[in-house]
Amino acid sequence: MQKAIPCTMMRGGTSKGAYFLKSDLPEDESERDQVLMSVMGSPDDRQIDGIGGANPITSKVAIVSKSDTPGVDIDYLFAQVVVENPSVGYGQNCGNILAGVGQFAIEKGLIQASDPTTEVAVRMLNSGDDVVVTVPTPGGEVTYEGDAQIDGVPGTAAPVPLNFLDTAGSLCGALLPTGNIVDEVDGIQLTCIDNGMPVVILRAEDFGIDGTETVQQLEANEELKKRLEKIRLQVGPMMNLGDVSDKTVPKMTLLSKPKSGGIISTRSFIPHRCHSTIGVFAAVTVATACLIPGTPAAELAGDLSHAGTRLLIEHPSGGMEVDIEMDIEDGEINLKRAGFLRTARKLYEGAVFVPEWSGENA
Ligand code: NQM
Repeated sequence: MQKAIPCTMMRGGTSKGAYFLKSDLPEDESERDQVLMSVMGSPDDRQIDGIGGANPITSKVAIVSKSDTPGVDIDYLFAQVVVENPSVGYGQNCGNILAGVGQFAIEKGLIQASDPTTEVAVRMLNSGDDVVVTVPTPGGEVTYEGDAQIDGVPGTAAPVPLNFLDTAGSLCGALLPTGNIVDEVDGIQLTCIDNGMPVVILRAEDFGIDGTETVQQLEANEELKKRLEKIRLQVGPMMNLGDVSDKTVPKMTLLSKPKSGGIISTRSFIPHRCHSTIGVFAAVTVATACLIPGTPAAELAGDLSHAGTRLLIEHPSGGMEVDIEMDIEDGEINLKRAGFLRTARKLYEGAVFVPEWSGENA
């Protein structure tokens, strides 16, 4: 028998995903994972039997509930439904899908909107970090229309600024989890860093590429993908992430000098497919690396002392602006705040059909 569960499909930033109320999904984790795989149509590289888009950035889920934590409005658990394998990952945040969580929570009645904007305090359960999402709500109503443009999405939509105070070491326990600014693995110098997303910073030229290649060219480069995966499996335990063979982190990010007005150019493997843009927290983490002297990122970015706080991270579809404030005093890195602008749009709302389950919330 099939069961219909309420589902809202939204584009959040440059990703797309299914948004659920926690109470509409099984309580039991393995039952929930089965349901989410059925929703997306995984495992299958075409996701033909589900609503997933056959790419990691369109095979995402937000599980939303009212928070019991004082000062927090909404709890948001992000699930990455792996396309090809029967696996659902909770070991990372997703800043793009986060961009739709505020609207979803207001429309589902979890919080009251104010006029003209509503600040929603969201706890990202994957890492325990808090973010303030500002939702445009003129007259107390959610709007998706507006004139904000983000690269990687056609047209414009209502601006959704996201601001956070402290995401350093979100999943690795420390901003520089190996304790080093530079490590060497397989003869390649790299930086392991986590400011909201575990990222391995690499120089594109060390892999014999110049960093201007298209996503398709990079995905066709089997030799490159093999080398990146070999390094990733070695750095996982160094970054306190343990065995990462079945995990979606760390993200392997190849950097080169900026080409179009940004501070750095990126090609990000997440971790096996190349992102058509770059993850939001990955961009914040790359920007952070650019500000730490001695990293390959800082060396490629050059002197940023007059760049201000709004830094443009270039990616294959344009750029993402990160607003970041940090200083280094006596070798101590002090991250003050970070933020970025996203947009989101509700695509459909209705029910998705999944196999019945027997446990809680059935
Ligand atoms: O880094 C893709 C995305 C992401 C994650 C990924 C993200 C982030 O573009 O915060 O947004 O790196 O898996 O949605």
